[in-house]
Amino acid sequence: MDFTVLTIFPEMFDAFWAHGIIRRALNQGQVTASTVNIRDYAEGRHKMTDDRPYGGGCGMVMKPEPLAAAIEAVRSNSPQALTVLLTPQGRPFDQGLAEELSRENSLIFVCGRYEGVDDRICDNHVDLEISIGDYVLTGGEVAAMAVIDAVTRLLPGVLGNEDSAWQDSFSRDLLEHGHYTRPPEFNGEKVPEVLLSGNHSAIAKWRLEYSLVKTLLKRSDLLKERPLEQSELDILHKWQKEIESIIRSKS
Ligand code: 6GU
Repeated sequence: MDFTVLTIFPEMFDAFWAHGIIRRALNQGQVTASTVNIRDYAEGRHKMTDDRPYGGGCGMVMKPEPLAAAIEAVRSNSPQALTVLLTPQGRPFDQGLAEELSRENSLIFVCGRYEGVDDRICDNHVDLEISIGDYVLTGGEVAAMAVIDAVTRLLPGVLGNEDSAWQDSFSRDLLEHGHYTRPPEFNGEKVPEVLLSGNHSAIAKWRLEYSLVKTLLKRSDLLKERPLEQSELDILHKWQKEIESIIRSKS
């Protein structure tokens, strides 16, 4: 996978490329990455990348010429690349979209700043617009990092344990079960006994139950969207009976 990021703050990515799984994926050659300073494609003595909006109003708009020149320069080197604009108006980013993007060979991320990007860039130079949630950031850089992070960990061979990518939250549309490590008792709280038992089928059952109940309590919207297997329905029935018996005993 090749990532290219177009931004007026390329230094923001120096630390991002240099740490954790991204750094390892770069070192192992599963990922290549570069940043392009949009300002390098701006004209004139002041190298302006923004200007006042036509029609008035507050804030500044990113000028189309430097952005178009930067995108065209990058695209001429990788014509099959998918060009992604980070914008709060984009398609909501989720695990499914991360999986789609992980199947591309080459992604170009265009980070907007100021109030936004001249609409003619969105219309003519971008394949896909992505938003990372319903809130407003001051720029697309943090959003691009979120997308790159989520995509990188899905690439073949990037995560050490092959299982860990599909087991986690959302890849099964459930929140993940709880995790524990040593010590067996911390501040008076014990690790659930079943996890120390070595009984793998009991552990798998406990984890599924934990996932289902946590999802029910924290993100019931996910359960409503999702089909349930018989083993999952059985667990929810068990909890339903438990809750009903408590209510009956009190009324
Ligand atoms: Cl991708 N960009 C900006 N500026 N704000 C956002 C966003 C992106 N996603 C959510 N809010």
